Amino acid sequence: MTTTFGPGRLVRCPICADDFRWPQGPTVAVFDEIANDYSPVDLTRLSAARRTDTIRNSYRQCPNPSGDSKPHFLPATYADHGDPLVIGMVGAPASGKTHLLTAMIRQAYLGGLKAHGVTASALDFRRHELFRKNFIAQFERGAALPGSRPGSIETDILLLRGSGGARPVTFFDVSGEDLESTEVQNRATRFLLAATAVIFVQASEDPPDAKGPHAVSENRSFELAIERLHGLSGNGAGIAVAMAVTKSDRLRYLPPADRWLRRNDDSTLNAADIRAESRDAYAYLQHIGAESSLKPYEAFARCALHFVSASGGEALPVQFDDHTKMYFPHGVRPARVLAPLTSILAMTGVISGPEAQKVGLP
Ligand SMILES: Nc1nc2c(ncn2[C@@H]2O[C@H](COP(=O)(O)OP(=O)(O)OP(=O)(O)O)[C@@H](O)[C@H]2O)c(=O)[nH]1
Ligand SMILES: [Mg+2]
Ligand SMILES: [Zn+2]
Repeated sequence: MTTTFGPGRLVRCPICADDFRWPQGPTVAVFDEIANDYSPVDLTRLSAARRTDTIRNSYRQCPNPSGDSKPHFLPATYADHGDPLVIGMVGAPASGKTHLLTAMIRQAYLGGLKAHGVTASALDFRRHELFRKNFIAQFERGAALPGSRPGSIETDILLLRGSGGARPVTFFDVSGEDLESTEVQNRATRFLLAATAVIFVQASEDPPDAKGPHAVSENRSFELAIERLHGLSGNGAGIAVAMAVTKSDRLRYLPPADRWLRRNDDSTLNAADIRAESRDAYAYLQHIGAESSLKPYEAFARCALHFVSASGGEALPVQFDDHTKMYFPHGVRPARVLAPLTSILAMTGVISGPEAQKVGLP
């Protein structure tokens, strides 16, 4: 853990997407629950033990050189590890992004990546506590999560430790409506400027309005994200991509999806299996006329496709005195939700080794 105060390394802020040298002055910020605000702490005044403990639980304000964002804070240890990963969820409204991200983060916390030698912990405790309260807790109670509000930006910052080292991983979830907006200044989609990986989400039986056998299907959220990611880094080079065919519980008894869904989380990484599942999911999307949703596969050098189900079944309305709420009647039973994340971790070197190096290659 860094306790020196020399010049910091170059970092791209996952929140505002500005680049800056990591501030390493002796003053960090600690969140004060009572004041509901960050307050400064001078590390030089603390004993070595308290200093280490304080750093672990403190923040540094992003200098936001472009001066265009509200004040925001990152974990003080954000720059102490390997290269940060920023993983964004991209998909049409109601495609299932929020449920998938919630199920995925929950499962990663429960130790679901251990088989691949990866452990997950919160790097930003405050942010994770909010995510847990607002999403994971509801999901565990069997409640369907509400659609994301336009303009909302949900994030969680984890520390994933794998054979390839420890990396801060920031997850992003915004509304599908914002992802379909062409407005360049749209703040909600700014995370794409910092993204190092994307999980493209396509619901299992959502063939985008294919009218007739040769109609061109459309997936605006995918197209706009691909265009932006390509514009940023020479044709999307270096961006790790996974595609999740979500709500696959609807395909439970249908080959080929059922074969993959019946597998639990994989205990070993097998690039040939991932290639076989990718091929099946590709064929399925083609079959339902969702050609446009296959664009990420063509657009990025490394891409893996997976069948997943966040909830394991359909949400149904429950009537209360004065309102109706959607619940999963049998509770939630996520299936294969870690597969897209595992593929991304292999592509980005968090999971290392010869198998990992082959994941997502054609
Ligand atoms: N059957 C089934 N339904 C799901 C699953 N995941 C999500 N849903 C349903 O799909 C709907 C949309 O899910 P969300 O996760 O809110 O979708 P989103 O992509 O985040 O939507 P926006 O935030 O509006 O862009 C919800 O009503 C869920 O009940 C799943 O794995 N299986
Ligand atoms: Mg959402
Ligand atoms: Zn920032």
